[in-house]
Amino acid sequence: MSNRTLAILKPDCVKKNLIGKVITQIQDAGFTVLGMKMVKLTEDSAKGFYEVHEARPFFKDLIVYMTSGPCVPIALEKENAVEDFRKLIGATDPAKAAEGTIRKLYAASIQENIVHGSDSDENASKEISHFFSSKELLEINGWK
Ligand code: IDP
Ligand code: MG
Repeated sequence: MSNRTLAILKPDCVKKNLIGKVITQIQDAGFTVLGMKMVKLTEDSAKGFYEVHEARPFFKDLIVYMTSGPCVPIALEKENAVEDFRKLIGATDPAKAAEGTIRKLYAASIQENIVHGSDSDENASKEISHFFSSKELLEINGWK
């Protein structure tokens, strides 16, 4: 799975009508879309996805935000996907994100920061499985 990562276009991205612009930037950076869907996370699904942050003070607000409207999980492929995607989106806090990054361009705050990106190959694999079964990805891409 080392060439894959999971992006989520978060509810603020969808609400601001930025789906197209953000996907264009992702594709222009050399990422291939392996799977994509629009979903509204349930509270349980959001809590499961962000389990590692359960003890953090921002956890409750994060779940409210992530369940506030539809979002778009995208399974992506590229050499060095995890690291390159984190570079493309920029720091968690848009005020600290590098010029030209997706969060610097579009994010309103450290919470409403437009896009998720996996932080390791292990988590990329887990997070892709949160939204896409391996059978589904094989079928979509005609690999089976
Ligand atoms: P990341 O998305 O850059 O990997 P994480 O530390 O994994 O950042 O945090 C997950 C998400 O939780 C962030 O993308 C953001 O939406 C939210 N978040 C992180 N830190 C804060 C904070 O200090 N206040 C409010 N929300 C936060
Ligand atoms: Mg993270």
